[in-house]
Amino acid sequence: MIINILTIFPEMFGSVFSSSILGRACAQGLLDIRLTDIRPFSTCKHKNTDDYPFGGGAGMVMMAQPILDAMAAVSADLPDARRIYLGPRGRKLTTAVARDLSAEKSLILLCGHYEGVDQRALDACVDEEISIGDYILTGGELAAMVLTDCVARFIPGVLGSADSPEEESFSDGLLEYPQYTRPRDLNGKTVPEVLLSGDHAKIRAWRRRESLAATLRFRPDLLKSAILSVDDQKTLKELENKCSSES
Ligand code: 4GY
Repeated sequence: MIINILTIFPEMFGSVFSSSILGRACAQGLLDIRLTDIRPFSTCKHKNTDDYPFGGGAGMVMMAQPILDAMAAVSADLPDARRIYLGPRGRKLTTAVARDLSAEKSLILLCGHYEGVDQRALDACVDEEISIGDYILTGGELAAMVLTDCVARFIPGVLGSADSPEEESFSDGLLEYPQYTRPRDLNGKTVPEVLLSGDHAKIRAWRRRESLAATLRFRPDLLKSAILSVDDQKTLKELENKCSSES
């Protein structure tokens, strides 16, 4: 997948995209992340990319011209790319949105800064706005990194062949069960016995129960849309009863 990111701060992305799993995905050619600096597209004498807001008020607004020209140049290369603006007005980024985006051949991500982008540029050259959460960042760059990371996990091969993105939190709408590694005894705190038993059916059942318990305790709102078997529902009833008899 090709992801082209339009930004006035391309230097922010280096270590995030060259390290760890994203770094490996890029090295293997599974991901092709391209950074497009918006500034050289400015036709102003001093290559300005922002200006004062009409109507007054604090801060600066990113001008339409450099963004429109940068987008036109990048789109000529990637005519079918979905063009996304990262901003708090957008549809919320979720597992389902990331999985959906991962099916695209290419994405173009536009990062705003300061008070935002001239609305006419957004109207003319963006297909959709996506938000990573209800808060305001100083720029869209961190949001673009979050979206890229989240989408990359769904590209086949990125997590390694044995590891599936669908086995982790939220793919069935539940939180993850607790994980343990060596040592078996950490200053008297031991690993749950069942995980050392080698009984894979028992381990699977224990993990499912722990997922349900964690979700009930920390994010009960998720249970409304989770995919639950009849067994799961029985386990939940039991956990709810245990919980109410304890308090
Ligand atoms: N939240 N989700 C977000 C953001 C910064 C508009 C310019 C967010 O995705 N992006 O806060 N982006 C933007 C917000 C003005 C800076």
